[in-house]
Amino acid sequence: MKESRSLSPALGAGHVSAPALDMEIIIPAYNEEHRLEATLRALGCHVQQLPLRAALRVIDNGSCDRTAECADRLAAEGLPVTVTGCAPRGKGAAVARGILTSRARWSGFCDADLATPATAIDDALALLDDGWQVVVASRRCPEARVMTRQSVPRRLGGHAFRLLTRPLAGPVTDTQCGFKFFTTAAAQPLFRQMVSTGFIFDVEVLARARALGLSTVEFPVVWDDRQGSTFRLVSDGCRTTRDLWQLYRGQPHRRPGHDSGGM
Ligand SMILES: Nc1nc2c(ncn2[C@@H]2O[C@H](COP(=O)(O)OP(=O)(O)O)[C@@H](O)[C@H]2O)c(=O)[nH]1
Ligand SMILES: [Mg+2]
Repeated sequence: MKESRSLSPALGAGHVSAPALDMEIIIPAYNEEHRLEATLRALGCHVQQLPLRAALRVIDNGSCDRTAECADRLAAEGLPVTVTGCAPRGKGAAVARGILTSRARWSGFCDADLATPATAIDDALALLDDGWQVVVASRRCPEARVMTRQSVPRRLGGHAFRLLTRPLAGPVTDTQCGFKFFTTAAAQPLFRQMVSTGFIFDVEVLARARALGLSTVEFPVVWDDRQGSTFRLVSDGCRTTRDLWQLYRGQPHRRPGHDSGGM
């Protein structure tokens, strides 16, 4: 999906009840005052050049820093960004809140550190416009490139994580890249069923998408590890392991004959 392509002319028109937006980009953010501004500028400027109505929405879990002020300041400058609060803690809870309250035709999330570049939106958009319901950025599928790698402990943890989650996530090569988009109408019933609120939520999303028979596709990204990760290897690692165990115990059942069409 590297070539640039024009979107279908009916974009944003012709729906039974027209969505308020074509695309909404949810940015889960917790204490992101240092990383958020550059991300919102890059994403905001990028979507303003696209031939559709797109907006950014920061979902903030009561950050103790100036995360919300940062987004408000950029909105005052004219960037298409709003902030929504979210009482339940965790990245998964924040993304679920964003998707469940979205009124856009397509919605998805992008991490506040912009480890995946804004241009990946074009690839995601082309796939959504082709009719895919779940569009997953991957650092591991052919043609993907990792410019700066994560630390060795993080990579080792990631390797174990992939082995442990494969039975749930199915053929997806990279569950944890913070960049996934959905046809909102297909994603909202899925997110209503979500249980995980932490970093494991990506795996649950993919498992539920398989169970619901949603068409899922991966696309390669150029990815750059960023300083300032909010993931703490020991505490979040332990929590993620516990959440994974719970996910296995309540594993969503796959509907026979409904595996993802793309993989
Ligand atoms: N709203 C919200 N966002 C979170 C929370 N924890 C992490 N995030 C966001 O999740 C995204 C990914 O986090 P990051 O620190 O980059 O994790 P890493 O890429 O896995 O090292 C960032 O946008 C974080 O701000 C949380 O508790 N609430
Ligand atoms: Mg990150």
